[in-house]
Amino acid sequence: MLTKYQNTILVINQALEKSLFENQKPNALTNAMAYCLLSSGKRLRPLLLLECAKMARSNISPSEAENLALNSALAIEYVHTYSLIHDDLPSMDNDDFRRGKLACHKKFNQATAILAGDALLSDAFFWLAQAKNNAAIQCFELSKAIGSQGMVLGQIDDLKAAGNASEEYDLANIHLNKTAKLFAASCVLGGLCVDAKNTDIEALREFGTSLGLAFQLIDDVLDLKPKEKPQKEKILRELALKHTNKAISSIISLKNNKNLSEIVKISLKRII
Ligand code: GRG
Repeated sequence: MLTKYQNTILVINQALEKSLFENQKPNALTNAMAYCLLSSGKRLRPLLLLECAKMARSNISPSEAENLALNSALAIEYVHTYSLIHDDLPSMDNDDFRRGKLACHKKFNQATAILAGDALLSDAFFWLAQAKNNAAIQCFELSKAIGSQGMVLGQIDDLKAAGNASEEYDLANIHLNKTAKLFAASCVLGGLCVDAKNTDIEALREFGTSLGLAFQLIDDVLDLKPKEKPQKEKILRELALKHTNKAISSIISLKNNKNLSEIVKISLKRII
């Protein structure tokens, strides 16, 4: 998909594979983790993290920035994969397939899927804590983005909204928590890995948030039932475009922003 970024995606995939078996021998848990983690995800979040690190660097080469940011990129993909495994469980979205294969609980069993997700979430912080720059701040940013103030809160609000169509829900807030905060954290962590200045980190946060909101809106367009389309598709697409433009304009003042603007367009075009 992202041809120009294939090399970076290869680096991410190789690092993911190495990371799983670096500290333990294959066993029932690592096999389930590997089944999910090494399947064909787009690696959008770790790619964003690495590109943000390359863009926000000063006085270091792109490959040095990549090296500094790789542990954090692993952490982000571990968290994302955990969220997909748990989201697919019968008590949540109840999906049998993920990334073109049986979902984790279908391939193994529910207990294994829960535990594989738990282990990926925990191990994410094992990798993140080893970041060479700003490790503690990175742990703070990621935990804030994915826990009770972020993704998990968004998930429970989403489940409540799905179970009660008669009540009004703040969809924008659900999107922000469930999806956009992990995108934002990916970008912020990229900046922190290369010790970027605060104003650049905040620009990256705004960029990631807007991209995440646009990404989720387009995902919602794809999920529309045929009878909902005429009424909702145009509104969702217009809103997605607004967030896309906001993402691009939030990094306009940053040097070397071309790759990030390109990734916005490519990642949304995939499904637009
Ligand atoms: C279960 C704690 C918990 C959270 C679940 C992120 C999430 C919250 C659920 C995933 C389901 C979903 C449809 C989320 C919306 C964001 C989205 C489209 C995720 C899929 O991301 P891609 O397309 O997936 O980047 P790949 O497989 O390419 O990595």
